Amino acid sequence: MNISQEQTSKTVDSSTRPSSFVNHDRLNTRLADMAKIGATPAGGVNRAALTPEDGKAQLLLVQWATDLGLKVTRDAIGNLFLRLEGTQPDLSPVVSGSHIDTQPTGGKFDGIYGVLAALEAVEAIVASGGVVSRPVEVVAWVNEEGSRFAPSMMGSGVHAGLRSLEAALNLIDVDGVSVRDALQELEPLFESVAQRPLGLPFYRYVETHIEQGPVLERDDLAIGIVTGIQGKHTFRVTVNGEAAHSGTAPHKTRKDALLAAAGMITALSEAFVDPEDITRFTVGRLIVEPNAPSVVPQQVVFSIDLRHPDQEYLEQLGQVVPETCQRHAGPCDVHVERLYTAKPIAFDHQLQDDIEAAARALDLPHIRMLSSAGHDAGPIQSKFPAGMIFVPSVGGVTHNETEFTHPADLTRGTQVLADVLWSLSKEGVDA
Ligand code: HGY
Ligand code: MN
Ligand code: MN
Repeated sequence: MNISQEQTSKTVDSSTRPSSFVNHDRLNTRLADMAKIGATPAGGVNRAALTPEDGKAQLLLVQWATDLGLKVTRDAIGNLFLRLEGTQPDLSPVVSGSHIDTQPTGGKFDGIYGVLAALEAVEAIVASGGVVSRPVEVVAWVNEEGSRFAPSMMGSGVHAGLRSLEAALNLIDVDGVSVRDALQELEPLFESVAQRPLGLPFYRYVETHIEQGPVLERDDLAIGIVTGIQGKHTFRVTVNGEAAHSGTAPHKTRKDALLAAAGMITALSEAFVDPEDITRFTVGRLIVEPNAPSVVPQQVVFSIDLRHPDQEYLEQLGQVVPETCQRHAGPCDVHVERLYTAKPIAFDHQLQDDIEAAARALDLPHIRMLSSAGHDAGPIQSKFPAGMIFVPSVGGVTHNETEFTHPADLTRGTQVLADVLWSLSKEGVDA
């Protein structure tokens, strides 16, 4: 679905609603500016959590926020908050945002669109002359993707109290660098940014994100009102064998970690075959040591990402992993660590209605739908009422350098967000 920019403005009535003040060019130019930070030759973005590129992108965001007069604060795990002060500053804020970090072959929109849509929505509220009662905050969550520091949803998980600060700071990447070290490295960039306590309360949280699936485009819809997120387990499997000479070591005495790992992965993929294609099993990372052509592999470490919308069934699937790995270990040892379990979540029903009302008022075709991808709104929903707005992904392509969403679709999602944040900012306030 890609209507031109003027059509976008036509679907918006002439009221002073913030949606009328969302600036299509400013939003899409900022997205293009951000995509230059960590740009890959194939047209994607590689901006891993807490790398210099991540720091640079956060600083650019701080610059835009400061220019708008927003108050910038940062918590101990590196989450960044940009605050539009309200006339009743003691009320808990309406918050909107997403993540800045990407997958190694990430696209230009996953995460960063939600951060910049929130900034644009705040800018539109200001431009509309709206004075918010409740404060409205934009948030950039740190390490949502979990590709450098596993598991994912780190910053939002700490905010929601699902993960301790200490445990998060101790996470290490494949080079042994900890989150603590990486934050330390970036510290000088944020010297002028005030610290804020962890886990401050939100009145409501709304995240705008590309759908990362084919539904909205296939059905020619502009807006997805997200009803919830499917559940997910992540595991780390370590297989220990014995290094040996590939020429002299007889097969019958080998302890080949890679052969054992391959047997485990094959058996798991067969165990998780689902004719309805709802169960999602992925091995995305596999590290072989010493990774030398003439050495029988001594150790293999591989990841498992396992998802399903039904909590009970997901739990059953989770049990299959350790027993299957043990069964196929052969002469090797195997250690299965469950890193993270996110139960399937349902988003706040009133917020779903609020988002639907805003989409309807803007005359935007919409649908309620489940998210197959994880988002920071998931952990946040465990603590505060949360909701999500989806916009179409071309071909459903994502976690891929060719990820694309039409600019007009990005703008429409931002218009819906602007009106939702504006109406939430007036709820539960002293008249
Ligand atoms: O894993 C996810 O679903 C998210 O894209 N990090
Ligand atoms: Mn994302
Ligand atoms: Mn992602």
